[in-house]
Amino acid sequence: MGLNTSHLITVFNAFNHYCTLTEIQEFSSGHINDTYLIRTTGQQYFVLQRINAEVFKNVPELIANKVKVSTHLISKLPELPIEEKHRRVLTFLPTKTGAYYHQDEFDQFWNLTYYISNSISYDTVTNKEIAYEGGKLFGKFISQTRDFDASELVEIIPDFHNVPIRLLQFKHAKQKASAERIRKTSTERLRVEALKEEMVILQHLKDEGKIPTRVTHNDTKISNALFDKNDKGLCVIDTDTVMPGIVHNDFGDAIRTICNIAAEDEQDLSLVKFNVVYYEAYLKGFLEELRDSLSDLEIQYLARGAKTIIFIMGLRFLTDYLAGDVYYKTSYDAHNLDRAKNQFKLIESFEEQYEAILKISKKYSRSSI
Ligand code: GN1
Ligand code: MG
Repeated sequence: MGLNTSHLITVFNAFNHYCTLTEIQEFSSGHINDTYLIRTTGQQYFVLQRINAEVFKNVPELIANKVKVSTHLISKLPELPIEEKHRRVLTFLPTKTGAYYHQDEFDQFWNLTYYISNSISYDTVTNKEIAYEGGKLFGKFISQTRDFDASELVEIIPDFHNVPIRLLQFKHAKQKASAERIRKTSTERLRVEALKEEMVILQHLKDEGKIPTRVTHNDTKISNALFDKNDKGLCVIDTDTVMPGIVHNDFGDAIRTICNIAAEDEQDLSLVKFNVVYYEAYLKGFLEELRDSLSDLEIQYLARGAKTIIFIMGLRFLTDYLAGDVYYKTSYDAHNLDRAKNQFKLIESFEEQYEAILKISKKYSRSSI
């Protein structure tokens, strides 16, 4: 949806904030929702977001998930002044009628949060301190929601990280794909076939109850972590997909974006490399916050979790390319295919460095402490 200022003003004014909008700017990141930065006369900033109801079929429940988790996280910070709480936890504003979302006359759904000023986000990581701080931030997110009953959250996109289901969606997309898109994906389709047996293992462990379900964020790409001006972790954003899941989802998605030294859609695949130093730094920070909450088996499977999430993303981008780009926003014809190639290249680089990754895993396993 393009930027229609007068409509955005009307939507903004449906929320309870007593502020007058002076400026709107669209954020370009994000593959699903439309997000706007709003500036007001009192120099207060807000983030207004249109939720993509094609992707999120049940927006009221999605918002309820997000608000519940934010309320829980805020309860973990009783001593902090309110402004500081709003910098550390995503805070949703109610509308004038008291709901946490606004449904406009076009049946579009919106939510509003405070903008966290003086913060930085990274699309790619260039030093291991950020990787370490990111690990602490996302690790803390899971440890602070440990006492939140995950069954209170609606599984907002069922089977979001379920490999057998993603493989089924891939199969259906292949059956309907154009001959041209089938031809252009031959290498990647072979990669899927070669990897799929290994990539269903975690789902099986989950189904067998060997790996527990927790509250997980499910979209822990590094750009969803905000840092303060000293590069210390500040706040986890974009909680749209917060729902019951396994720890490997969050570990893996962060690793996927932190350890890829190139952007997710970099077309020059020679630039796509898995950075093992960042892997270790992230793992260290993550386990410092979370080690006591995790079982030996969960820790043992973290590296496999990283590989599995990279695979899932490659598979989802490939599926969307075959389906004719119906899910993710794209900027050019082969955008989804380039993203898929990028993720499969990252797996290749992960595999090339698997010995080093195993060594790191051993160093941080419980038995070696
Ligand atoms: C989507 O829209 P965004 O960028 O927050 C996707 C994630 C993917 C990500 C890939 C609901 O997230 O699962 O990891 O793109 N979100 C949904 O960058 O599908
Ligand atoms: Mg997201």
